Amino acid sequence: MKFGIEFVPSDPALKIAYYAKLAEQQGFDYVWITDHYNNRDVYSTLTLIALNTNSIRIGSGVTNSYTRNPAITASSIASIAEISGGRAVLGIGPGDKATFDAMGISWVKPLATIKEAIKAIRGFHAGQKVSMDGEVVRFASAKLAFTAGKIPIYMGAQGPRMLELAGEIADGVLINASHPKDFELAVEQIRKGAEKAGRDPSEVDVTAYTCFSIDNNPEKAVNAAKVVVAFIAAGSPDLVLERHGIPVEAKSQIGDAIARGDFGALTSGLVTSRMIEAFAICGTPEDCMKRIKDLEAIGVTQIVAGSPIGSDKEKSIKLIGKDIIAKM
Ligand code: F42
Repeated sequence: MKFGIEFVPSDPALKIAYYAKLAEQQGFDYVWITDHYNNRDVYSTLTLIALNTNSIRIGSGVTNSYTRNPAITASSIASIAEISGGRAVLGIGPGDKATFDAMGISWVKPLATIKEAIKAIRGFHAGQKVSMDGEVVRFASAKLAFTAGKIPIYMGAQGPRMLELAGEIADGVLINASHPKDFELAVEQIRKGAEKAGRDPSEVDVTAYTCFSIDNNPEKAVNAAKVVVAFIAAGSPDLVLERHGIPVEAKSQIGDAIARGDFGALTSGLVTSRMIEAFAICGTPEDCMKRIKDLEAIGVTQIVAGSPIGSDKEKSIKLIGKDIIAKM
């Protein structure tokens, strides 16, 4: 099992670089930085991390092919690879619809867009002159003016078709989920895609990009996870809620509380223990370890400790290092 950690650059890049260094010292293999227009820029943050770490692999987790042209993405991540001495990984997905709505970008053909973008980026990294007339992505004749080399590409995916596509074309897949039930289905789809493409499914790094909250005091861990779990529940398809036995009506109640900014309602009852169980790896180191072992048995090969990580990030990063990574 490999371990990654996710940071959202709603915090200043210097603070994130500090946490990334701490994670490296604790034995984490990957650090992933999210990409949304309203936060600090992902590549500036990755640059600072690269300059402050030595061995941890660093990636966008995830960028998208709507707000950034694939040629720009190819150049940006290749620059990070150069700055970091070959530690860069590109995480890319079709992006977050809510932020695109705010930006006035229409979310057309996400599956085709991501497939074509990855093909183009691989071409740029291989030093090719890229000419493409895809359904969405088009290049007349474009080429990077510097050598990039091979950079692993991970896809952000949850839906069955996206997971299958990841199995066909990606080096890894970042799956926003935490529960074995979701991964049983996901691993099956990835395997289907890999087999369709004539690949060995074990070539694909199956990554659980989780909501993670660890503390020696289980109550503290749960309290820290509640707001993140509320956002996940509010954004989950009905099918996913039903899979976990969560009433579909809860989604609108939680959505209304989020819209009102009533975080007290979320923490004092709207977010149930069933939701925490479904949407987070949460609890003491022993609780978290048990869930990680369950995911490993299904075929998960990387655990990403995502927000909130714990009520005290620094303490939680150290706890994961000492009581989980060191004991795997
Ligand atoms: N998005 C961000 O913008 N920023 C982030 O930092 C970020 C991090 C992140 C981390 C992990 C992760 O798993 C996802 C993350 N995302 C982030 C979201 C990511 O960018 C993707 O939006 C998300 O992973 C995709 O969700 P999804 O797999 O459910 O895919 C969507 C597009 C979907 O609906 N998929 C369906 C499916 O079955 O997989 C199929 C859709 C389909 O087939 N569409 C057709 C097509 O051609 O695209 C066309 C349909 C039509 O009518 O146009």
